[in-house]
Amino acid sequence: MFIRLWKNAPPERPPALSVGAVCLPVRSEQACGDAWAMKVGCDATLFMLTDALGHGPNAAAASNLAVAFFAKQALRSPAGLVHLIHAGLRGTRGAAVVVAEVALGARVVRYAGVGNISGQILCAGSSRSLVSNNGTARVEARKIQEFSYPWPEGGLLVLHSDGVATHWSPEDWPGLGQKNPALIAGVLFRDQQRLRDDSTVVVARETGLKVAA
Ligand SMILES: [Mn+2]
Repeated sequence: MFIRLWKNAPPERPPALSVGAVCLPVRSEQACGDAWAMKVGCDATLFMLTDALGHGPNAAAASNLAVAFFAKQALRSPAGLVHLIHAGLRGTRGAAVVVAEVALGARVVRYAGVGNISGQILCAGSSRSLVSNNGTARVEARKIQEFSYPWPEGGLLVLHSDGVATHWSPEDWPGLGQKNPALIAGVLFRDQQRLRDDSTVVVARETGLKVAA
């Protein structure tokens, strides 16, 4: 079941991307070592997902610092942001991190990351894995590369931490791909979570709104 509540009157125009997410700590912890954030620009939306080493308060501190760097930077390049987070996490235990930019006008997803976070673009039963470099932000990131992928009509961007198993396919849940992204994130978390780690799933889909040129 999916219920949407508005604190104030709903916006007249829906945002260009519909986004849903689940971000929860492992059961024994209050603090979550995973975190995610997004920034909406006029022609592109940026997403960041981070999974700090281990879990608990020290992991949460690293991930929250990564979110703070992401939030305050005007820079938009995913690789540039991952570089900044890698340098900025000094004094923390380090984290896996990815940044994705969905540019609706250019119909492209730019993507950069280090460490074990899964990124996929799903469309019409097919899926494309997005490439992250090996390493851990703050600890070791020998290479931070940015890759570009076409953003297909009707595409779904799915990012998740390794608290969610990678062995799933959209066909495992017939019809789910058409549902609200919050429902998709919730079902992935419910059915694929590994019980020994914090878990985050972020799902985004274009709402079909035309982007001004
Ligand atoms: Mn993890």
